[in-house]
Amino acid sequence: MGAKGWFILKLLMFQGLFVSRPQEDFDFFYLVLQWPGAYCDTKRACCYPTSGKPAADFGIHGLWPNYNGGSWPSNCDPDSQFDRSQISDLVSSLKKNWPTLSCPSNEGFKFWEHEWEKHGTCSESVMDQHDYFENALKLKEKANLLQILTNSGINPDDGFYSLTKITNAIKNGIGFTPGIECNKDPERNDQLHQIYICVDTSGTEFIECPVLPRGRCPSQLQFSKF
Ligand code: U2P
Repeated sequence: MGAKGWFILKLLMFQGLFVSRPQEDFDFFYLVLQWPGAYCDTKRACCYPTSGKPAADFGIHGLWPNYNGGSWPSNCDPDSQFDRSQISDLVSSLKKNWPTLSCPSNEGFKFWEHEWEKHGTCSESVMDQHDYFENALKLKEKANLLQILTNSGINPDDGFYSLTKITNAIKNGIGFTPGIECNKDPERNDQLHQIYICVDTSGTEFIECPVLPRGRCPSQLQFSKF
């Protein structure tokens, strides 16, 4: 190779070093959706957002980078602080689809800040802050969970439904097996609390879960009213 060839090769190597995206350091995401009725009847207090009672729909809890072994990274970049100016175009959709229920009542920025700093900063090699929230919103819309469940006769009516029926309805609806997590209401009934859907490292496509969360659900669980 002549001098010119070497020069071009070195230039390409130099570019490769600095331009290519770093390898992501997680294996997949959980999109975690929570049922507000199950959050509110177990917490000693749940507080509606300042904009009012959220719709009776699943709300986003977070988009969590995870490892195939079941553990997960957290708080990966303390230098990347939540910056609400980067998501101003998404705020009305976040209020609707990612409502906060913690007390005292607030608009939601504290919840989104927590999720960005704890989880979002661990997938920054793939998504910046705007993409992180935008992708989570798109995934929630794509999953359309409440519609899938109600189409299968599974309604938030305080009735009891089988874990298999819930799991299969979602599997048929989105094409992949979800993780189902339960908590207990004040009467100690096990109820549907959160649904985990696995997402590829680009944060856009549903995938089969490499590992399912331990859900603590019995064979029959309640779908609480909200
Ligand atoms: O389960 C309790 C809290 O641990 C965090 N969690 C759990 C499972 C998992 O795969 N990844 C993960 O981060 C969640 O913390 P949060 O985002 O709510 O602070 C979960 O609520």
